[in-house]
Amino acid sequence: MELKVMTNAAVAPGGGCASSGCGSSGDKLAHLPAAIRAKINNHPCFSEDAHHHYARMHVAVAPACNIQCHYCNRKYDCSNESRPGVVSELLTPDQAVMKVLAVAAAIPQMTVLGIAGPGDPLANPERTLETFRQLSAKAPDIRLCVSTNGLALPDLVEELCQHNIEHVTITINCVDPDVGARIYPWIFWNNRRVTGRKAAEILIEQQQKGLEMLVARGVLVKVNSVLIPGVNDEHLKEVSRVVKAKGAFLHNVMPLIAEPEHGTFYGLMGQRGPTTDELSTLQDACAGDMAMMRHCRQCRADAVGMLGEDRGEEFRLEKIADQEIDYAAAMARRAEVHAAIEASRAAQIQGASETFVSIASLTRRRQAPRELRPVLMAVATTGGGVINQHFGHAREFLIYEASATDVRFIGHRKVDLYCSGDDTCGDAETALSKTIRTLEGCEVVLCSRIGYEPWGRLESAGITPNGEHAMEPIETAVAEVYREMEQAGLLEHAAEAPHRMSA
Ligand code: CLF
Ligand code: SF4
Repeated sequence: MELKVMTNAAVAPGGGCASSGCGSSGDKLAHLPAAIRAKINNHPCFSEDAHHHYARMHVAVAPACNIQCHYCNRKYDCSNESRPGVVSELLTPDQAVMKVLAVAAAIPQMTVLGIAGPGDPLANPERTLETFRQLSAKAPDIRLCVSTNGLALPDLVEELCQHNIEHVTITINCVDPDVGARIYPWIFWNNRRVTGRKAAEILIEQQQKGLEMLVARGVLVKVNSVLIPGVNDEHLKEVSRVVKAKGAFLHNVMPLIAEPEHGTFYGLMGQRGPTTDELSTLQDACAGDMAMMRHCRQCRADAVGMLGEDRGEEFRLEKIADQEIDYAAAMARRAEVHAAIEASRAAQIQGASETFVSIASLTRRRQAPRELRPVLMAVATTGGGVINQHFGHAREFLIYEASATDVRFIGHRKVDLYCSGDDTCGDAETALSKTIRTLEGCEVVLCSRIGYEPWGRLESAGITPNGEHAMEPIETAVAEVYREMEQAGLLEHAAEAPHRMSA
């Protein structure tokens, strides 16, 4: 058996989504033409590896929606793309363009501009298309991306293509109107409100038609689905199968967010969201059918920055209103930064190849081949694909599964900030306890540094802290730790409780 460090090692010479990219193995992407690889290489949502290196931003130019989802209250962000929270600023297209240029100049890693709400972008076609029209002329180095419920999509596919939109996300929660009737109380169609099963039937038909039209024009389509336990959980496998057959590039199954305080139908009626296990089990079940996205952060409709971070406050209109942006100069600087990122990614590929780990040789040394159990490891990182974050500063941990055959990105888990280094530290005890609970099932935490107290608490909980691999590429380090565990004889039996090892 060979343990493959897959993520970077599987990138084609011309660039492209890495192995665990898009939540799938690199082998599943190897068949992609170079042109598609080039499209996803620096798109943080369409490529899992890219999300370590590149940022996205959203501009909230689309207030209205043409349907009602039971998980949405538009006083809050669109729940199918966003965490609940009021959009801070609704922008006009001109304001949106000004903001995008300011962000692009300040955050050169920002490669993608998405319009994702707070309503449905294609229910606001003038505002959405005007924003795209201006940006495709003024900032040709920014990829344009849109997310929609799909109802108006077939009528707008041509125009989207004219504005150089290469990536579209359609939220498809069902392909069966009976399931749909439990998710969508109404749609607005041909100037009237349609309810019940008929509404779901029309919506599904438009979504499928829009998907087919986009695929026929070479646009990369990602399908988002909200996992609603007891409503569409089992059904999403069928959704995955159908959209794959029609040419969708990627499927992103996201957990329902439903809290009473959001004022949504589901929130008020007590509909629960899925557990972490339910989500990953379903993602695994769908993965048999198509590439899955597992790194979605359910961004706000006005999010700015790397996935998982939000720098929107830095770019509020009043803060950027007086800025004069020389975009030609910014574009040159951006190109330099992108080249440096690609050089760093290439170096990581090289490093991963050189540290390719052979479990087979280890097992041979011990003679009889053995079954090795998989291990979950949590990683603290601020990006760049390396382990570079202090344990106490992590707001989320990336979760990887190492096994005898590969290293696989599983998803992320959010935590309360354990240490902010200021007077909030009085709550550290509680926050640390919550963090440890959040990391349940993980046996190792990889971080750049960790304090004495959390180290002890983690060890007591059966989770081994490890700061030995600071600044190393994540997958390489995970593989190395797994190899160390194997050598220490920790992997031969099913884990009754997480094993400890020296770090
Ligand atoms: Fe935005 Fe969506 Fe484009 Fe990405 S987000 S419009 S495809 S640029 Fe990405 Fe955010 Fe998940 Fe969306 S992490 S919510 S999938
Ligand atoms: Fe809300 Fe988005 Fe559904 Fe419209 S499509 S109701 S904005 S979640």
